[in-house]
Parts: sequence; C-alpha cells; structure tokens
Amino acid sequence: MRRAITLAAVPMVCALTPACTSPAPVGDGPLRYPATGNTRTFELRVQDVRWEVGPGAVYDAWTYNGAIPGPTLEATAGDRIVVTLINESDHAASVHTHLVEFAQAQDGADPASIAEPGETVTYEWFAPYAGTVPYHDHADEGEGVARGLTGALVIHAPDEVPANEHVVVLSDLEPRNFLQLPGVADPVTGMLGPGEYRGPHQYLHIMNGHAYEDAIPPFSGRVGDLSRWRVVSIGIQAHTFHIHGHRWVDADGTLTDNIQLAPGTYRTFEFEEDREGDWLVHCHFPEHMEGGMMTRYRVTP
Ligand SMILES: [Cu+2]
Repeated sequence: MRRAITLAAVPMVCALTPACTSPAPVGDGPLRYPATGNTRTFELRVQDVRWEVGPGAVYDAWTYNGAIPGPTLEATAGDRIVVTLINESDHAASVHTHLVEFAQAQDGADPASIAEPGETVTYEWFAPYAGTVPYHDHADEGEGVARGLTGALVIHAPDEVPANEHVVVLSDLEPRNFLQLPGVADPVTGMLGPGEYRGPHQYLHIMNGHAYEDAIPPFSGRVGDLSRWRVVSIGIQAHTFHIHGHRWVDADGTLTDNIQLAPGTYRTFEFEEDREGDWLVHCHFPEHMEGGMMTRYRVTP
C-alpha cells in the first residue's frame, strides 16, 4: 500500500521526482494538494485556568478551551480552515500557525489579528500541505506560549494510510507562574528543594500538558499497528524525542530513534509496531528528563 505523503517524507518524495535536483517551487510542488472544497470550523476560547501539571503542581495557565495543550485541530490537505478565537481572558491573545496559507493581517501577530479581552477574531487559513504543525499565541513575544497557549494542527493527507496516531506537544513551563509547586521528592534520588517539584529545575518540561510519568498520559499501541507520531515542539527550550526500543527512517533518510526539535519545529514519522513492552519515551537532555519530560509507550500483543 502506498504511504501518505507527509512533510516528514520530503526527501523520499524528492528522490522519486526528476525535477528535485534543485528545490521544487513550493507553490506548485509535488507536496501541494488541490482544494477539497471543504471547510473545517473550530472555536477556541481563551481562558485562564488553574492547570494541574502533576500531583499538587498547579500552573497559572492561559489556555485554549481550558487545557494545555489546546484541542488538536484536524483537517485534510486541501481544506479551508476557519478558527474563531473568543477571548474570555483579561489579556490580549491570538492564534498563529505554520505552513497553512493566510493573509498577513490574519497571522496572529498583526494587530488586526489580536483579540483584546472580550473580543472575537476569526482566522481563515488554507491548508494545501499535509503534516503536523504547532498553533500558538503570538499576541506578545512569548508570554502566551510560556503560559500554555499552544496546540497542534494536524493536516491529514487525503490518501493517508490509517494508523494508530499519537499527537505529542512538547513545551516548558516557568516555575514563577506556578500557583502551587510543592516539594515532591524524586522517587529515585530523593532530591528536593524548598517549594520545588522533584528538585530544582529552571523549567518544568511537559508532554501534552503534564510532567513526569505519573501524570503524562501514556501512549498505547499494539503489535502490528502502523504507529504514526506527530510531534510538535512549542516551548522555550529545544528538546529531543526518543522512543525506547523502536526505530524509524527520519525525513533526512537517517535511521533513528531520537530526533531533535527546536522551539517551533515539528516532525511526523511512522513505523510498523513490532515490539511489545512498556517503553520509556523521553527527551534525551538529562535535565529535561529530570524536569518532567518522560512518559511511557505501552505496546500490547
Ligand atoms: Cu528536552
């Protein structure tokens, strides 16, 4: 069966295309899908909430729809996307995203695209390319992202093979924004600082809104799955994304089990699931693992 053309597969697509000895023009390149004629509509409400990152660790969060990350927005390449942002908070907020097409006045940074408290802004995007990208606040230089205004936009290829899909949002939370950050001892080292969560860290490093194995929802799969991972990094620091016991061919053709993601970058990859186990999934920066970015991938027969 033919695999979906995703952004992760660019070099492989290129290798099959004679014109690819020089970069293909993006506007009419092989990755662009024609318009479907369909419109996907989403409503995002900017809400400030007390967000429990882990047991007792409560963040003074700014959110889309009450959660970190915000809802995963899904569309098919070729769709038009309409996002209505309703700002119910007491600070300015916006939505900016990547790879979709929009007018500059709607990019989430232009003043016309920023919702002041009580305002509603409607964004219209066209999504000709398949892939997975972050969406996030751009009303200021970075406070919105640090507070939690982040999420993933998944653009499925129309000819995509169905898979067990995992969406992963990597980000970082500032200790100064915690309403509660109790002293919880690291179960292995016993390390604990006064009022700190499992030891002193510059940031708490989170996956899908939570920190540490006891709070991050584990991923799950079954042997025989096509396991597809959609990973976006939208925090303050760079991370790696490492899955124990597995391997895949990355976008540059390299066989790997650990990829690097700077803030604002993203990757989609997939593999045939062949390893039963309760596998660790983590960022490979030791301080980031110790600071929360670690969970499990549970594969059953
Ligand atoms: Cu990291």
